[in-house]
Amino acid sequence: MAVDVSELVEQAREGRPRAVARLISLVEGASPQLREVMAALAPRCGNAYVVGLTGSPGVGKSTSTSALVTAFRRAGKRVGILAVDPSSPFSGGALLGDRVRMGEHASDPGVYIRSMATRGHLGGLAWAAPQAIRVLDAAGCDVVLVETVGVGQSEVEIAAQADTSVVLLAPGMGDGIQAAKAGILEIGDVYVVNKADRDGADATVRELNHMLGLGEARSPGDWRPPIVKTVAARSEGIGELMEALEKHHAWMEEHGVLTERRTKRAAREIETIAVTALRERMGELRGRKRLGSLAEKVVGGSLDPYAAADELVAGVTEA
Ligand SMILES: Nc1nc2c(ncn2[C@@H]2O[C@H](COP(=O)(O)OP(=O)(O)OP(=O)(O)O)[C@@H](O)[C@H]2O)c(=O)[nH]1
Ligand SMILES: [Mg+2]
Repeated sequence: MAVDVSELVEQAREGRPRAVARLISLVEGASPQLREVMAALAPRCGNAYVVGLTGSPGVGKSTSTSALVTAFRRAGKRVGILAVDPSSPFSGGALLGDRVRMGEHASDPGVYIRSMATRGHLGGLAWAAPQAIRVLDAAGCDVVLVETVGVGQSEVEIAAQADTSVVLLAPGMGDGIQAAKAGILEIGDVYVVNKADRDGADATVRELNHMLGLGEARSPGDWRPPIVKTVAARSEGIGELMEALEKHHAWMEEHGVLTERRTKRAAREIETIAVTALRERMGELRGRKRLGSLAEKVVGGSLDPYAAADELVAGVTEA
């Protein structure tokens, strides 16, 4: 069913949660009206500060997110929360627990909570998440917190969407070694050792400090990722985490990094949309047996695979 996009965008702008939810559904469902939605949102985007939270399952991402929301709300900011589940094709299911943890914010009109499943989606997470972020941005969120749910290799992908990446660890989870393997030591702008009420928090901080210092040739003025200890469940250390975020934001602005990151992100976004469109088109050609008939020619020896690929590419790009 066709929707009046400009009216929806206007309503979202006024802060109507249902309009925001509706717009994100249009994104998630890859609605044919997506182009119209994005065109209407474009002039209103670019205001939100996007913070990504990643870390192993159960490390305390949702609890920390909720505590951060409280802090940002106290500072008078409007906040969007995007919980992305790259491992599930179903929206909502895996996020029931989060709903409970975010419950205290559910009735706050200055907070939008939205979950999004991206598995099985053409273009996947890299395609869907930035567009959902745009919706929240255009809806007037000053801050968008993006939490990844579940396991996967999407941490790096999520970090690529954020202005600031927060990587969470907890003592006794063997996280240090895992972290090195997963490459998250390269993506963190701020590190959090959560569950500092448990034994081994200081050891985890030391280990992390050591690993972050390895193989490092920083020049003066470079950002050195701070490590913040928190007990998110009791909102302890959240003030320090807020400070670290503010500092990183200020540093990025001062050094032109914010614009640089956003430009890189936009480039990646454009590329993803283009590649997704090409792949879709390629699928159509396959469906119309074009690929099949080319393959037959290659088998028969009348065409080499390179020439066949050229023909296929020509078919993809022709109008
Ligand atoms: N002891 C202790 N427990 C905590 C702390 N922070 C969170 N927890 C608990 O750890 C469990 C997992 O917390 P979540 O916030 O759901 O963790 P998550 O990283 O969002 O988990 P997933 O979304 O499933 O990956 C919950 O039972 C929290 O209450 C903390 O600082 N100390
Ligand atoms: Mg969670």
